[in-house]
Amino acid sequence: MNSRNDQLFEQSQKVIPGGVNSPVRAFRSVGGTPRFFSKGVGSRVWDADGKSYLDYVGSWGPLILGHADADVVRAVQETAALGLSFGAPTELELVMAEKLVSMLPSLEKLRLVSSGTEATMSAIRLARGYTGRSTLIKFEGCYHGHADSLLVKAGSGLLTFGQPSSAGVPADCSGHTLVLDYNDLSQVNRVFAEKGNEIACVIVEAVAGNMNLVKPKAGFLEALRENCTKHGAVLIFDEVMTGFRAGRGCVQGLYGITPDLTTLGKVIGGGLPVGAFGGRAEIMDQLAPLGPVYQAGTLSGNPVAVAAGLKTLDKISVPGFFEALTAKTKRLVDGFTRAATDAGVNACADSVGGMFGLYFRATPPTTYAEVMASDKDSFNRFFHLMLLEGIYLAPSAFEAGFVSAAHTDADIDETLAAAARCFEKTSA
Ligand code: KE4
Repeated sequence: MNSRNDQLFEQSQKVIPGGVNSPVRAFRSVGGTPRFFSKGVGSRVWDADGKSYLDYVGSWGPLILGHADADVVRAVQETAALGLSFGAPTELELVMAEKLVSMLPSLEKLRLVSSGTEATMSAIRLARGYTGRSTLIKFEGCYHGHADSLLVKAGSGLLTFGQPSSAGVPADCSGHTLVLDYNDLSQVNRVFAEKGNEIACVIVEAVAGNMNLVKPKAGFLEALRENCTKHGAVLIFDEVMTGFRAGRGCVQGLYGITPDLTTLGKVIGGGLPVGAFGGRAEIMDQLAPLGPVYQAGTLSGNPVAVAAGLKTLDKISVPGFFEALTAKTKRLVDGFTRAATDAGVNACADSVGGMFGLYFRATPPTTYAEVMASDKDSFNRFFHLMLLEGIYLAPSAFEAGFVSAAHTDADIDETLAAAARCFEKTSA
C-alpha cells in the first residue's frame, strides 16, 4: 500500500462495486490501480498523490475546453446561485434548444435529458413508437449506453436476433435487436432486403469511438441512409461522443449524411450531466405530452448543467476553433505514428477532429475484427509507461482519446517526447 490511490481504491471497493461508478474507470483492461483525481485545470489533472498528468481522456470527451474552464465555471456558479433546479420550464433550456437547433441542421426539435444512455434509449423508443415496428439494428463494437435493448451481442446468423451481452437483460429484451458488422455494406443491404418492413430503426456511431476510433468506409453511411429511407426505418446517428467533437457540424456535417434522429451528450454538457435527442419534428412530436411515446426526467434541462453546456457551445462556436483543434490532434497522431515507426513498433494512430485512436497494428482498423486482432498487451505496456511519464491515456486499448483546446503545443511536444521513450521501451 504505497500510494493514496491504492488506499482510496481499497476503501472504495468496500462500498462501491469494483470501487468505481463506471466499469471502464477500474483499469481492469490495462491492470493496475486507477488514479483518483483530485483536481483538473486546463490540460492537466492531479491524482491523490499529487502527481500531475497531461489528460487525453477529458472525462471521456466532454471537456473539449479542458478542465475547469474559467468561463464555464463562472457560468455554473452564477446559475447555481439562482437556484439549482425547478422541475419546471426555464428560459435557459429554451436558449439551449435554440442553440443546438442553430448548430445542427438535422435538428428540427429536440429534448434534453441527463445522459447519453437516456438519449439513445429514448430515441429508440421514439423510433419504435413512430414506425409501429420493433426491430432495432445496431453494430458490433458500437456502444450506445446501457439500456437493455442495446446490451446485445450478435446472434448466430445474420438474421438471428441478438443475445444479451449482460446478465439481467431478459432474452425478450434483446430479442428485437439485430447486431451487424460495422462497415459491412452488403450485410446492411441483405438484412433490409429480407426484413426492411420490420425494422424500426438503425442506431450507429457514424464514426465509432467505443471500439477505439473506427471511421466509416466509403458508402457505409450512405447505405444506411438509403435503406432507411427506402424501407421507412428511422436512421439514428449516435453522436453522444462525436457531437461537436468530430467537427462543428458533428459527423453528419463531415460526411454530408442527414439522420432522422441524432443523440448527443458529453460536449453539450461541458462536464455536467446533459444529453439530448432530436431530429425531424414529425417524429419528435410523437413524444408525450403531444403524442403517445412516453419519456421524462426530473433533472432534464437542469439549469446548472445547461449553463455549463451553453457556455461550452458558445466558446467552441468561435471561428477557427475546430480547425485549430483538428490540426493539433492531427499533429499528435502523426507524431505517435512517427515515434512508433522510428522505434520499430507495429503501431499507428489516426484522428477525426478532436478525437483520436492509437492502434497497436500496422494500419488503422476498419472493422471490429481488426480492432480485436490488435496487440492489446503492447498497448497495456505502453499505457503504463506513459502513465509513469505523466501522460494519462484512456485505460483501454478499445477506447478513443480526446484533445482539448487547453492542450498547448508544448503539451503535445512533451507527449510526443514521452511517447518516443515509451515506444523504445515497448519494443525492447
Ligand atoms: P452515458 O450514458 O455514459 O452518458 O453515454 C452513453 C454513450 C452513448 N453513446 C456513445 C457513442 C457513447 O460513447 C456513450 C458513453 N461513452 C463511454 C466511453 N466509451 C462513457 C464512459 C463510461 O462508460 O464510463
